[in-house]
Amino acid sequence: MTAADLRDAILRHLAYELGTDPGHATLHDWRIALSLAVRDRLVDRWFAANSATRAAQPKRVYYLSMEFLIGRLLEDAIVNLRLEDQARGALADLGLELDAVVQNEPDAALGNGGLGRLAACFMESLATIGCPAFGYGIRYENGLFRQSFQDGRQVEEPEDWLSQFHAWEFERRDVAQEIRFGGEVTEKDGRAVWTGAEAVIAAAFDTPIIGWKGRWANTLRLWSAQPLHGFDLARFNRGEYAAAAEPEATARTISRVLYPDDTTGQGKELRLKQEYFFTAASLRDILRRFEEEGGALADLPKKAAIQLNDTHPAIAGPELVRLLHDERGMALDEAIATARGCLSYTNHTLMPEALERWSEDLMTRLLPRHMQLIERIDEAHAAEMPGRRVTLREHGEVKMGEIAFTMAHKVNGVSALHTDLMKETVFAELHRLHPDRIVNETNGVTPRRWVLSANPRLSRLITETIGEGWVDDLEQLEKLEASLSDPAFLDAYAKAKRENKADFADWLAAEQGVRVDPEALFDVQIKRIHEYKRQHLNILETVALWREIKANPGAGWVPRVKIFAGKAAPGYVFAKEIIHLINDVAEVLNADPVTSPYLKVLFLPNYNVSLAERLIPAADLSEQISTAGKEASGTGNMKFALNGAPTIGTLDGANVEIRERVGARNFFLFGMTAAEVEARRAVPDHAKLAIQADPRLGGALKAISQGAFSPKDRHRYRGVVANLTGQDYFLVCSDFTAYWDAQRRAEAAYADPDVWHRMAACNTARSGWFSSDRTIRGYMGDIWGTVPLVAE
Ligand code: KOT
Repeated sequence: MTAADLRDAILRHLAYELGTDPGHATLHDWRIALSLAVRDRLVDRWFAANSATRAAQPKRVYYLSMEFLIGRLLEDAIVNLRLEDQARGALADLGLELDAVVQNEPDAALGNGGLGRLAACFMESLATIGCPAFGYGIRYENGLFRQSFQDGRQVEEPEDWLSQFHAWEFERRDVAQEIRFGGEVTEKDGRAVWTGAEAVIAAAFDTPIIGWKGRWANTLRLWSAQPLHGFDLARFNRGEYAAAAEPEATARTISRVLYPDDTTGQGKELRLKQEYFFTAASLRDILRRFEEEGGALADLPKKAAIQLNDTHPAIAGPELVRLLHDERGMALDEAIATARGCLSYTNHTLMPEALERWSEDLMTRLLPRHMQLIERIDEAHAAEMPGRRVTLREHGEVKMGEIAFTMAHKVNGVSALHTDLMKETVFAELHRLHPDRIVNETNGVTPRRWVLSANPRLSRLITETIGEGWVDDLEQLEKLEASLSDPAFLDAYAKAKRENKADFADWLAAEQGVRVDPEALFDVQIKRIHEYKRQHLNILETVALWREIKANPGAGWVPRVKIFAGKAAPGYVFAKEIIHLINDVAEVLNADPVTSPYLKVLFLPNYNVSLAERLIPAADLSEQISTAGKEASGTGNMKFALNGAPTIGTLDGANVEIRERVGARNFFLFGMTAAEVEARRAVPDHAKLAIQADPRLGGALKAISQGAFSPKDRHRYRGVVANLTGQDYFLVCSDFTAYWDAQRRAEAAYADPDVWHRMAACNTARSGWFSSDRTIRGYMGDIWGTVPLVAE
């Protein structure tokens, strides 16, 4: 396809789909016309992949996830179809710039953070590898809330990404499932019959996901909840207008909004309904496909690998048993074994508050048959495992982690450390009973989005140096090793970073009205706001540094910009106070004429995938400073390393593996290990001891508690300070001094450009293992037993 062909296609779509002409088209119209023109190319590949799959009838992968944080899709499609030059050319002909058009697309924010973004990277890697797969999730009308700040406080507004025409999905009116809740269980001919009382329709919307070079495409199928019957005409005719519309509104509630919760439990009935809704619809879809291909039920595990992304779809265990046993008459033990043969479960957190538990009362009310089956599964498990102490229920609650584990043939953690801790802590007893069940699959990120599209300058340099093979074989980045001592390469590497930083500084000035010096060290912490992620450790160090600079402005400080971004769950009061504190500190520091040439603080609003794509290529230093043992893996850490931002971090999650690969000299390590964290917590007054030992920490805390950053409300941070000086569960104080020292080491390295750029380039050259292609190959080999369908 030439640029002229694409231009003609754009004009055709503009006229015949959008009904407008070039003289009247808005940026939005051009974006839709381009999307439709690109989509045409993509659909051909998608059909080809689907018919190849239908012909070969291979084992398929089904990835069940409450969240798919896919972000923008147009650029992904253009890059993977290799239409970039044509798109630039076509738009230039039309007097438009590709970047502006691409950025007109709203972010599909159908996820909270790491878990949802991982699912999106996996979908792209599955397509690149050519592994036949479906992603199954919910088509939320409102994705994660839009964040803004008012007087430094987080304000949440709905994110109505679907209010604009969405060019990437196809509604499948022929594919729908009826999903029921409540009602009762009776018996007929020796079989349980569940008649649910309330019913909704799960309607399918398909988004094609295209792999690198368009070799393969899979489907992301998202379910939308719709009423069984439209509105109630009889009531309407009686003049009861609101009541007439009520059934429709109730049904739609299920796919109305993504829960803005990350690692904290959500006890709402609606949440359980969402989980059952999409899990049940997906399983029925999977069985329908299997039965259409004429397989014998016992062979289901040979044809379907069903991955549960955390426990959110864990009801899949009991539901699949119900579909096989109650609805298809398979013996219970065989149904359990068959379901287990298909299912596997990924755990993403050890935080106790995030391990889902549902009250038995709620479960019995909403899913009475599942509750009975959970009891039967529990009995069957007890019979298999005499002497076991685990149960699926406890204190009137159903434990979804235990159900997922019991019903899965493989259970995986997302980094080596996290997998070890799973074996030692939450699943210790189950691991003893099933020593081969837990495996590790360290997370990864897709290099197409996170290097090739996000960082074109670096990508060009890499391709010029080692050829193009790295894009789908990221370990080829090792070949850069030979250039790490070549001054010309390091200069070019430094230049790419400098230009990325300058672009970012321009964007900041234009969009946020803030000016920063592109020569300063860009020190970046972007992720959900959570105590365990310790943004407050970062801001405490910032305050301490500000005080030092103020006391001695002439000491040759390395200019630094501290950049924060991230959302707090709306109900997480402490996280919101951290946001407020960072904004308050920023206001004082940025206005300080003595210190601001050396130290600025920015909190960018509304962190999302697109902001990450802009920021990561411009970052110098990656903040990964969680309390050791708490961050399951992290994936942002990998994106920064690949883009040449060394990590300042603890031995937590995948940081451990990043450091092993990039080398200890190219990683600013600090802080306690997971084992030391446990020991330190047992030390009485550990926080007070740490504060006494380091006057910089004491001084920073005192400044905050005395209202230096909240002069009109001096006691604003009483709670935060009390937490830190008291229990300090996440050991911010105990790790402070080590963090301070690591920051000074980072500064010293940054001050010597030769040292720094080599360090940064080492991070790029040695992070190839963190491709999600490698992760997916691990799942295929260790868990799913599937092979690619296209020759690689
Ligand atoms: C949220 C609620 C319940 C259970 C788990 C979560 C969760 C975990 N959400 N995101 N995570 C993150 O998942 C990422 C992908 O595996 C990890 O890299 C990260 O460490 C988790 O915090």
